[in-house]
Amino acid sequence: MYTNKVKKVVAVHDLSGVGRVSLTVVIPILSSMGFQVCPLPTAVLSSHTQYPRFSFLDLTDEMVKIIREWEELEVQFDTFYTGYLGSPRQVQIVDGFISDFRTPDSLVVIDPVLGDNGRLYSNIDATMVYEMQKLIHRADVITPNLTELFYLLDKPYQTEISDDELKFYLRELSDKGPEVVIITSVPVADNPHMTSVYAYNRSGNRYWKVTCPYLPAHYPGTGDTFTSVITGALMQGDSLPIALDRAAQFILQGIRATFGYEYDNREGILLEKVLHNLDMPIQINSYELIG
Ligand code: PXL
Repeated sequence: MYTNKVKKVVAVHDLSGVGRVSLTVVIPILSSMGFQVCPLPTAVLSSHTQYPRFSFLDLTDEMVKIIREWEELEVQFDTFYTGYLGSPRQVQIVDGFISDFRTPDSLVVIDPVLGDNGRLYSNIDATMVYEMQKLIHRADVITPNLTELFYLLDKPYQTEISDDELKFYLRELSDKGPEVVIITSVPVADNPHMTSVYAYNRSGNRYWKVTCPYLPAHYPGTGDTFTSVITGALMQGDSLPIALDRAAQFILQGIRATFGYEYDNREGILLEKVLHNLDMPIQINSYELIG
């Protein structure tokens, strides 16, 4: 049977010139972890959309052409990793692409990039949310933040949630298809300096929680960083809790490397200062199994 000598991951994300998000984060992380990244760009922007103004070139039509060429070449991908999508029609195109190209061994990671801090990003509307609700059925792994969780479930955003409620929501999302559901950016009750990640693995019916120190600054692109490390870790055969620890550790290193500087947070964490750490063994073991 044909196998890639170096595993290939197709990365369906935008290319934003300024502000470290999407492809400018995904490519260095997954390359450093030893995988070949094949970009399927969704849009080209001058900067990410949290800047007050930006140019935006929608690549929906070009994506159809790229996929057709890959079909002709009979390219095979080991992993499909999607993030920021540029139009609702793109979500349908990506849906068709995954179902046409996937094999029984493929890993499909869908990061339903929609918003943060209780609000949708400026270019995302209700149609996009609706399409994303459908796309997640295709995934093996999804990584919504707390805002995206509530949009995916059509529920109002709230930040005071018990472990039992979160477990219920994790199951509700997993019942739509994904075997693994990971929720990021969950506040810790009565502790503004900590943040948690919750995860559910349907195979084994286990719930995990990783709590890490939260430094009081907001950096765009940390969701892309987190899911890129999770994707690489799962591709290299790590278990889910080890993948969670690896990603949480890397984000924390990135934020710590950045936090001491006088700096425009919109540019994202100083990824270049910590990229080499991806080779390091896990330093912290902070995951908990929650009953
Ligand atoms: O990291 C999320 C993201 C990706 N791509 C673009 C964005 C954002 C978040 O703001 O604007 C273009």
